[in-house]
Amino acid sequence: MNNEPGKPPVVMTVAGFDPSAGAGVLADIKTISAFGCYGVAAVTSVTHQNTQIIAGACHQTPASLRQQMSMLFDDFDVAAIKTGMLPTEEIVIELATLISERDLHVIVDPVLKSTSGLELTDERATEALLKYLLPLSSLVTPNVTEAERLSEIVIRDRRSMEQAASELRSGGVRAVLITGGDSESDNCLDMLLDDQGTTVFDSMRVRSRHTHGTGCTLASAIACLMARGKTLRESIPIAKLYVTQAILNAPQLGHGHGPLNHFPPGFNFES
Ligand code: PXL
Repeated sequence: MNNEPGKPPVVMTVAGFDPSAGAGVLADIKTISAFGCYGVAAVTSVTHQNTQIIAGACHQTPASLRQQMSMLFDDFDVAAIKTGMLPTEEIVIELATLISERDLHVIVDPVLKSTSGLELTDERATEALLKYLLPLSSLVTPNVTEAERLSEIVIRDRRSMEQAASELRSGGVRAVLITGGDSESDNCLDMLLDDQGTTVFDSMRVRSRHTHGTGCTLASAIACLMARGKTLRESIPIAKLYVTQAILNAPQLGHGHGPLNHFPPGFNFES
């Protein structure tokens, strides 16, 4: 990791393209800019969607991913990578090969399904993620549904949440953050498990239809804060506050699950 003094840290997103800019690389780039970093992107799949439906996707080949990422690695000192939609086993394996032995923070947002229910990742890709990518990663940020699928543990309470986190961590990832934002309770409870044990982060739940891309946004914000030298424990509450502000200030666009406001007025990641 090689942050050059006086220059913004470079953060790379490796994710899908959502043309409505609610999720995927466009949401990530907005987040990365909001955190004073320079965002670069490699696209894994071009999805066909608006705020209402996701109609399909055209996945990239591993060769395309390799070429996109190699050009960026040849020219930039990348401090952190955030991954999102990794649709096929071949893409996951290519990505793991490209980042192995590189000294950077790797934050994995394991996107499995869209809000509207379409599978964005196939079963073999999910297995490859567990086997090849997580052992190289600093953090994985599943929501409860994703954590259940990845760990094969049903999450009913704090204890089972901790068991699922522990199961995921036993696969080699350094830290697991299970996000509770999609559940029904009044609070939004996230659980972190790392080498220092379990920590629970609580925040107010914002009831809103405009929550598309909250997972992408949270993971990108954490990647930026870590690229700026913050610890994981310092980064999570700041990233959570940012997501809350981004939902509260959503521009109310589209007729479905609308985008966030990635530049919420008054938000300062340094204070
Ligand atoms: O929010 C998950 C997500 C991530 N990335 C892409 C998506 C979606 C959901 O639709 O399309 C590209």
